[in-house]
Amino acid sequence: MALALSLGQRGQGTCWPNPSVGCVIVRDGRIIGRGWTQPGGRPHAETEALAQAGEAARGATAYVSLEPCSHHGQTPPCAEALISAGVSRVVSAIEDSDARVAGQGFAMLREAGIEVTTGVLADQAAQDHAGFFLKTEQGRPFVTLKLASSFDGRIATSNGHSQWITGPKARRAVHAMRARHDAVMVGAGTARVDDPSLTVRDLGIAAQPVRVVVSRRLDIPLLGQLARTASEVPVWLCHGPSPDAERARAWEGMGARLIPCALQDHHIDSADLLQQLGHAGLTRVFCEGGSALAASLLADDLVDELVGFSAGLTIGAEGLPAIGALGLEKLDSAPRFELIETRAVGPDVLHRWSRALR
Ligand code: AOF
Ligand code: ZN
Repeated sequence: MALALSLGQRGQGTCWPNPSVGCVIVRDGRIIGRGWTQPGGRPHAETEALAQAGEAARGATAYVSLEPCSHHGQTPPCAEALISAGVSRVVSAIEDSDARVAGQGFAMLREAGIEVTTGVLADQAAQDHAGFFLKTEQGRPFVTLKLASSFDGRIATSNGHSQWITGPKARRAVHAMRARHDAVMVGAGTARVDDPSLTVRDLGIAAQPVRVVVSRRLDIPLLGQLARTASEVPVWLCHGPSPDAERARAWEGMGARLIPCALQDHHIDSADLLQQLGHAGLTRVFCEGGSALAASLLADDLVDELVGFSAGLTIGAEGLPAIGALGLEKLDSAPRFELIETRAVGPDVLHRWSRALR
């Protein structure tokens, strides 16, 4: 199952709107098939692994990091495929949260006389599939908030100079993290000041996450990096009511997708923003700032994981804070996270925090 889970992780960022599942088929102590969900979400992991195993699957055990599907969707049910391949045992990590499956995959297998064990490494599976589960259960994707800041929590000098706070190794690690998410998201301020391309580079990875920019007024430079590459890597612009018609046309002409969102206190409502992104199929979103977007997600308790890269320099009080105002009076109401990892990355420190169960 550990192997099935790690195979499933390979597809993270490329399978949306589907979960990224891994499958290993074992017979007589030997691995005879392995597979993971393919880009775009199909074929499913089991189909891939069964194709490798061929006839040898008869009497074998299949380890799957999610309940095999039971519905006739874009592909025939994996439970049916496992049954007709003659697999005698299925070990699964966790039940599928998709209402079309939700226990029926296990039921189909059992009815066919297959021995089913579930709940193996369920905690890890719940983490790996957290984006898919959130999307099916709450309608929103999993949100990782990443910040690269100085020791004193600043992300730029007062005039916006931010390149570079962290070193090349940390920036490479960020690219690898982008690749494991369906989309990279920034606020319009960051798009204007940094002119980022938000792509995955220098890792030999071809698949690119969607680039999401949140801009109430669509006030994003039409001659910047995002615009220049909009026909190659998707750009989705989340905007407020009645954006400037000319800008909207220009962006659409370049291939960008426009997503209207509701407002709350004159800003884009982060809960609605995430519902729209979930509706569009995203399961994992990597937010890279800026401070206003980060604050609005945190204030609405919509951040699932924090990833910090802290550099050994100080910028001082006039520098731009990583996170905007949260309007807190007491620490009790501060969004709190639990430490899951720390390590040195070149001269910088990586720290990852998970949303505490509240
Ligand atoms: C599996 N193995 O590798 C994945 C599964 O639209 P479809 O037909 O591709 O079905 C999508 C649903 O299948 C998705 O919502 C989830 O319930 C399940 N995903 N199931 O057996 C897989 N990716
Ligand atoms: Zn399936």
